[in-house]
This record gives sequence, C-alpha cells and structure tokens, in this order.
Amino acid sequence: MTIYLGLGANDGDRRQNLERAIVALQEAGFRLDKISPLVESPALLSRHAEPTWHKPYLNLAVSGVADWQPQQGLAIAKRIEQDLGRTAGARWSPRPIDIDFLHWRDCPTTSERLTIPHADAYQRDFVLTPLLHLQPDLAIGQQGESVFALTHAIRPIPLWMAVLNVTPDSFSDGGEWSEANQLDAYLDKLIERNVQIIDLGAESTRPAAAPLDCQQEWARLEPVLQKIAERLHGKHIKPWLSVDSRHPTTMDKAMRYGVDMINDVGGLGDADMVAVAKNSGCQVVAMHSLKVPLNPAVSLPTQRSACSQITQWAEQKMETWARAGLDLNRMILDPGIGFGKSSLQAFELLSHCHALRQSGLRLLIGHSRKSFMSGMTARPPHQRDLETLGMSLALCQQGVDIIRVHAPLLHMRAYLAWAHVTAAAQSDNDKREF
Ligand code: PH2
Ligand code: MG
Ligand code: MG
Repeated sequence: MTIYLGLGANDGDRRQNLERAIVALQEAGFRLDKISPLVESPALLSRHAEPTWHKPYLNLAVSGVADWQPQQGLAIAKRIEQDLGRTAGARWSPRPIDIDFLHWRDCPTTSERLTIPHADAYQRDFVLTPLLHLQPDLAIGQQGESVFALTHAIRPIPLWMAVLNVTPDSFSDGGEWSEANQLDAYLDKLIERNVQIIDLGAESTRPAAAPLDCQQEWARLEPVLQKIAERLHGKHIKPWLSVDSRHPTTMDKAMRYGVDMINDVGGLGDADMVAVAKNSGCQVVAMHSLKVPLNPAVSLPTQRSACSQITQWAEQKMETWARAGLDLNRMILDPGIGFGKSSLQAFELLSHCHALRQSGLRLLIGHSRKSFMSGMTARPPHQRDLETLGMSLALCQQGVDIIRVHAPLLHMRAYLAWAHVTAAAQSDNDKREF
C-alpha cells in the first residue's frame, strides 16, 4: 500500500527542513521508496493573507510504505511538523514544514481531519508536479484521472535541466570546464540553488563534429560523474544526475555512479539502449533526430506539420517500448529542436507544446542557444541566453515538464518572478473562498 506524501516549506532553511522531515518520517517507520524533484513556487495564499506571508515554497513528494493506520500516520506527520518548529499559526502563514497525505493506495479516507486523496491536490501545480515525476499514471483526480491528465489542465512547474558539457569542441560552451575548480564552484551553485537536473555530456553533436568513440567518451565523463556522485552522496534531496549519450555501453557504465536519467539523442533507436533503459529504472529522455551528428542536408519533410510528424514518431516509439517491456511512466519525449528541423519548424514545435504533450509523455524542450535563433540575432551561440530565456518563458506559459538550458540559474530566477504573476492570475480564477 504505497503512500504518497507532499512536503512543503516556506520558512527557515527550507531544504534542510524538508531533508529533516524525510529522516523523521523514516525514523517513524516510513520505508522510503522514491523522492521527487524539488520545485519552487510562489505561496498560494488567501486574499486576506498578510503580505509578509508571501514567501516562496519549496515542495516535493515522496513515496513509500508504512505499517500505519491513516489516523496514526496523520498524528506522526503532525508530531514531525511540531518537532521541526511549526506552531499553530494562522492558516496560510509561513511554515518550516507541511506534510500532507496525497494518496494512500486502497485506503481512501474521509474524516474531519484527514481526506485522502487530498481534496485540493488535483488543481495545485506544486502538488501535481512532484507527483508527476514520481508516478505520472497515479490516479489521483476526483474522477480517477491520472496525475499526467491533471497536469495537462493546469501548468506543471518546469524542471530546469542544467547542461554540463565536458567537451573540448561543443557548439556553444566547448572547453568551459577545463579548470577543475571552476567546475566545482559551478556544481556547488547548481546544488545550492536547487537545480533539478544536471545533464552531463561528453560528445558534441554540433554540425560536422568529430564522432567520439566510446573509450574517449568514457574517459571524459567518468571523472566528472565520479565527482558529482561523491558530492551528492548521502543526501536525500539532490538534483537528478543525467547522462547525455547515445552509446549503450557508456550509459551502462555510467549506471555505477547512481545516474537517475538517461538522455539519448538517438531516441532509443538502439535495442541495447532500450535494454539499458529497461534494467536501470531510470528516467529516460528519447529525443527525435534525423541524423547525429547533425547533417544540415537531412531534415524533416515540410509536407506535414512538424508537430504531427513528431507526435506520430512518439506514438510509434511508445508501442515499441511497451512491447519491449519499458515502463512508459519513465519515458520523456524531446522533439529535438535543431536536430533536422528548420528554424520555421523549430518555432512551430516551440509553439505547440500542449499538442506535443498529447502523446501522453512528459515533454522536454532543449532550445538553448541553438542555430535556429541565428535569423533573429547576430549574436554568437554563447551570447544567446537572453534570447533563450525569452523563449523559455513562452514555454512555461504553455506547460512544459523539463527545460534544458545552458544558464539554469538565470532561468530559475526569471521563472520564479514570472510565476508570481501567473500564479496570482490563477488564484483569481479560483472561485473557492479561502
Ligand atoms: N501550501 C499551502 C499554502 N500555499 N503554496 C505553495 N506554493 N506550496 C505549498 O505547499 C503551499 C502553498 C498550505 O499547505
Ligand atoms: Mg499543504
Ligand atoms: Mg498540511
């Protein structure tokens, strides 16, 4: 009987409070299975709230099992909230920790103090987004809708995927991390600022890049993988570690370092990669491409819309994956902006995120600094972060699950500001009286 809990904090050292709550839950007999990514969002408040309560939350969800009765579970959660300094403050006031029961399989409960599934869960982005990345098919809606279906009606909070290239020849940032201490400082910042995913890649896919053999690729990746894995060791709350490679042997070796995500620009076309993905239990990004490394002469036909071609590709792939025994809950679709698409097709795809998500898979977009921008700006790739950011906010508006960028810290700041305005509009629409 899996239990799904939602944890939130907007007072004190928010991440530390969440970390402590997880440890306390374990000590109380909660056998932790999975922890979702950590997301930040503006506080949802009542219209009558004190302005000083408007402090952003960090939220996550955990799944696990416990030999508790619901009322006992509730008492344990309340006790942990108190132990972590929560007082009986006014409703909506800032709190060091909030622990909510979101879902308890086979155990729906309604009483004055506890309703499972949580009554409002189905419309809150900060509840649904963490659950979405734990278990997209979890039936949590009032009519049994899946988390995925519910996030289609709201807007998920995007996860930011930080590009970390350890390539001497990459398109926009080749050789940036040749100094080890620079890399260390950057990693520290990414972790401190709660970036959700670190995507490590060693092979450049830019046009005319020299293909890399697997030995070379591994020689570049392994030291950095090892370094990151050491840094993240022992923490519950940490970014997902993603490896960007199209070589199954590389991916297989990387699994030793506790990788969470496979990012395959080959779109899982290789049966060996499917096998690695299946056995790993990882999140898996399958990117649509025509030719890797890029060949400008090979591109998507223009008779049909790019969006319908990608959706059709995804649907065919999903059948293949399901037949191979891959859990589609772990799969993520990336339309592969720049990989055999013209700039017109890139803009079409970027403006149809909602339609791309109709495939039923979570959607990742990687538009950062890419060539399709060159008609719009004369700036070289490494100076296109503001252009990238402008487009990213347009993606947030449509609802995208994961956005892969070179400047994640800039994006996270801009997103939080943007979300303060869009969230205010949402609570305006919320007809319930708080
Ligand atoms: N929890 C609340 C009220 N408002 N806002 C965000 N963003 N995240 C929360 O967890 C949250 C909130 C009451 O529990
Ligand atoms: Mg709550
Ligand atoms: Mg609560």
